[in-house]
Amino acid sequence: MGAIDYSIYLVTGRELLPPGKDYLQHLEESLQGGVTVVQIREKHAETAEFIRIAAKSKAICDKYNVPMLINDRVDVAVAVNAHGVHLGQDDMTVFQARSMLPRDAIIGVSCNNVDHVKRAIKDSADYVGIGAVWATQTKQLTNPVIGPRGVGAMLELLDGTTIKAVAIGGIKSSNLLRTLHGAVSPTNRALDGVAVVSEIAASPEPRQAAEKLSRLFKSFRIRH
Ligand code: TZP
Ligand code: MG
Repeated sequence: MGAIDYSIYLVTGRELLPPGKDYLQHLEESLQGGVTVVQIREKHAETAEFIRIAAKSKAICDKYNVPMLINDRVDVAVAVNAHGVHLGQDDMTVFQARSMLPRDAIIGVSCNNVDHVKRAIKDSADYVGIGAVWATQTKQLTNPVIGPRGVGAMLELLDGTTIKAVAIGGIKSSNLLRTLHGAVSPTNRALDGVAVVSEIAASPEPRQAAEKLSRLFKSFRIRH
């Protein structure tokens, strides 16, 4: 797999699925709509269950040639041969995760402030997930929301590095362009993608939801 397209980054949220919707079918439809990278996030599943879900998800992502990352759990990523992991500030370090993963594994880190971004740069993370940019119902936030301008200030730190950046938290098609334009850094660096949970996971029509985000992101790229 070559360079990753981070533009439409889906973080899964099985507990948000509309009633009667099958998780794997829903995931497949979101890929058909243009999701470019998937992170499997399971905050409550036990290890064996997490591995089963991740393995089934991987088969679907592979079919669409979309990279799949695992939230928090490097052991699960190894078990299913995922493309990489996404680490929170309370998880193991990038260095520790690298030592357990294949050489070309993708490692991303959640960043809520400038110090987190500086650390991710020092640690040679592959990408940073900056958030929460807006308020969200999906996760109990322990820090204030950053807002697009705050995100832009963090993006500036990435100038001169190869580290990619996505924003997360309360991103919807309705605020996507505002988020993207507002987060352009004073040095003109823009987000490489947007990460969403509920906008796709809670949608009865995930394909259309992903298509909408994808269309909007492309229109931003053309103008930026
Ligand atoms: N990290 C920061 S905000 C968030 C995570 C996992 C949840 C984002 O969910 P949504 O539904 O896209 O607001
Ligand atoms: Mg975590």
